Formats: sequence, C-alpha cells, structure tokens
Amino acid sequence: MKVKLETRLLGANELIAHNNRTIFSNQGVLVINLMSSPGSGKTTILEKTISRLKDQIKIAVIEGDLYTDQDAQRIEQQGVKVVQINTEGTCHLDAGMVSHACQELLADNPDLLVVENVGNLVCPAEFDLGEDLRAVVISVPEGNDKITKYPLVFQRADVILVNKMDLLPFTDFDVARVQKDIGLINPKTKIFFVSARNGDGLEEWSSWLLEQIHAKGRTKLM
Ligand SMILES: Nc1nc2c(ncn2[C@@H]2O[C@H](COP(=O)(O)OP(=O)(O)O)[C@@H](O)[C@H]2O)c(=O)[nH]1
Ligand SMILES: [Mg+2]
Repeated sequence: MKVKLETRLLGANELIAHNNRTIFSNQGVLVINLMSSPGSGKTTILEKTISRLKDQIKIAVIEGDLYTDQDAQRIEQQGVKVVQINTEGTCHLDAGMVSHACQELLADNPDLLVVENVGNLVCPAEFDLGEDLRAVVISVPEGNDKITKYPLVFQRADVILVNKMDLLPFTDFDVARVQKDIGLINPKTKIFFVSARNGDGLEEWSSWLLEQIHAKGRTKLM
C-alpha cells in the first residue's frame, strides 16, 4: 500500500511539474533547482552569484526551509525578490509548492529563478519541480564518499559545484576520487570547483550560468 501511495504522490507531482515547466518555458525564465546537504554553502553561493550578476540580469529566488526564513532574509539583503516556503518538517520541496510561490515572482519577469531546496541529499532528488537545471553542491569537509552514498541526486545533476575548496589543505578530501566517482555515474555533468568564501571559481560558474540563460532564449538581458 505504501508503495502505491508514493507512486500516486510522485505521479501528481509530475503533472504539476510539467505545468510549471510549460509556464517557465513560455516566459523564457531559466529555473534552477539548487540542492545539497545542510551547510554545504547553497545560500552563500547564491548570495555571491547574485552580487556578481544582479546588474546584468533580473534574478528571483524561492527559499525552501523546514521552519525559518533566515536564508530568505540573507537573500533579500542582496536586493532581489525572494519568497520563502516553510515545509513544516517535510524534507523536500514539491512542484505544487513552487507553483504557488513563483506566481508573484514571475509577474516581475525575471531572467533567472533559483529555487534553494531543503538541505537534504535524498528526498529532493525524487521531486521534479519543473526546473531547467538541477545544481547540486557538495563541500570539501563533507568527505569523499557522498557521490557513491547518495548517487541519485548526483546522477540527475546538470551541474555539480564542489564548494569550500579553501578548506582543502585541512582535510583528506580527494579531488581525483570525487571527479572519478562523478564520471562513473554522470559523465556529462558540468563540475565547478569553487570557494564561496574567497571567490575562487565563481567567475567561471557565473559565466556558465549566463550562457545557460542566453541559451534559454533571454535576449533582453540588462
Ligand atoms: N570555509 C568556507 N565556508 C563556507 C563556504 N561557503 C559557505 N561557507 C560557510 O558554510 C556555512 C553554511 O553555509 P550556507 O550557505 O548557509 O549553507 P546552506 O545550508 O547549504 O545554504 C556558513 O557558515 C558559511 O559561511 C566556503 O566556500 N568556504
Ligand atoms: Mg541555505
């Protein structure tokens, strides 16, 4: 019975995600689903990315969190529009939550909508939100084994950011092993090695993001 219920839930989610994707596509907004464990640096990467790109493109953000609006407050300080979703304990966002949250943001006609998912490497991987791209952050202090232990989220990633590279000298994190593990399960994914703390790699990441927005057909970039 449990399996049937989960199948129904995912089926209903797929329908709404399909509808979201059509709306995003008609509007020409690039939508990114940003996922990671808690604390890998999603919000910090987003803050730094917004600060680099906000003069060139219009950015909007949906923040997913269990209970608080702390991340939304951080993003608001960057001067972009943000809507907070509190899942009240649910470990992932779903397409229906994003459908509600995006309405007032889309009215502003953004070029890029970033959805910061609930910090979790398992549940968010299963729920399509209607996004164009899935971005997954893994950070150096989390260790070498996350790719093989949580393969689904990395298998489905369009881009993987390895963050906190500034901490590399203080850990046994093995860059070659992580590259090899990603290559085995998702050879086509794009990988960026970054430090949101000192800015390393963010120029390359931001340029790639702009290319994706152009590819989506945005020509009115500011
Ligand atoms: N050393 C270091 N710390 C970072 C980096 N990026 C984020 N942090 C810190 O990691 C903690 C969690 O970051 P946050 O962006 O809130 O992670 P989130 O939970 O994935 O959104 C904060 O204390 C950040 O200052 C980085 O590149 N290097
Ligand atoms: Mg966060």
